[in-house]
Amino acid sequence: MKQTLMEPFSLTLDFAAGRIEPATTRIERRLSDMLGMFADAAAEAAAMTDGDPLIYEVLQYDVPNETGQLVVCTTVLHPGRIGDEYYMTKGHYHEKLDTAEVYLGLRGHGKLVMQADHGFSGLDMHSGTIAYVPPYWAHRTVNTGSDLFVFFAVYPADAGHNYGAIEHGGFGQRVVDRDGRPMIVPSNKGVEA
Ligand code: M6P
Ligand code: ZN
Repeated sequence: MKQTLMEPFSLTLDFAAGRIEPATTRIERRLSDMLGMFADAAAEAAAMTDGDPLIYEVLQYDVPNETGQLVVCTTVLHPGRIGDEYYMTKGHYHEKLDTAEVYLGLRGHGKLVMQADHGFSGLDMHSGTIAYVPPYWAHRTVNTGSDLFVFFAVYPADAGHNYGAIEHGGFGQRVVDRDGRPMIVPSNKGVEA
């Protein structure tokens, strides 16, 4: 097995801004990058004419894509809604399904929704929450607050991101605003009308 011999290193993390310094990759996801993922198509279209909002950013420090290596990254999820559905990440399974991930909440409030063949999970996250995504669980984060929702993540560098299953099949649960409070509802009810 090929393994790059690396030198130890340290990085700086600004908890409030979610900035890793230095970061080698910055991914920006706007609504146009995730059209069709929110339940309310009319609200998506309206938000697009309003200027294609920035939904979230991911900052990460890349390491070789090899078994044994770990990627560290942060996600900065902006506050907002498309219809009654809060801004969220695309969500993914790992290509290597038997790999886990750890999140640490740094700022704001959100939910981590997960799904596996046998069920769903929805965990609250805020500053200080450590959340564990076990192997085989698809994971998506949602900003349920009015501030930035910022969290740190660590995952195996060779885990890979499988977006297709979520893009085509969707997530079984959605996080929506109900009278000012976040609620997890089944995808096929309530928000699709
Ligand atoms: C977390 C990690 C990353 C992921 C990011 C955004 O930081 O799970 O691997 O890229 O969230 O989520 P997504 O890739 O689903 O858009
Ligand atoms: Zn992941």
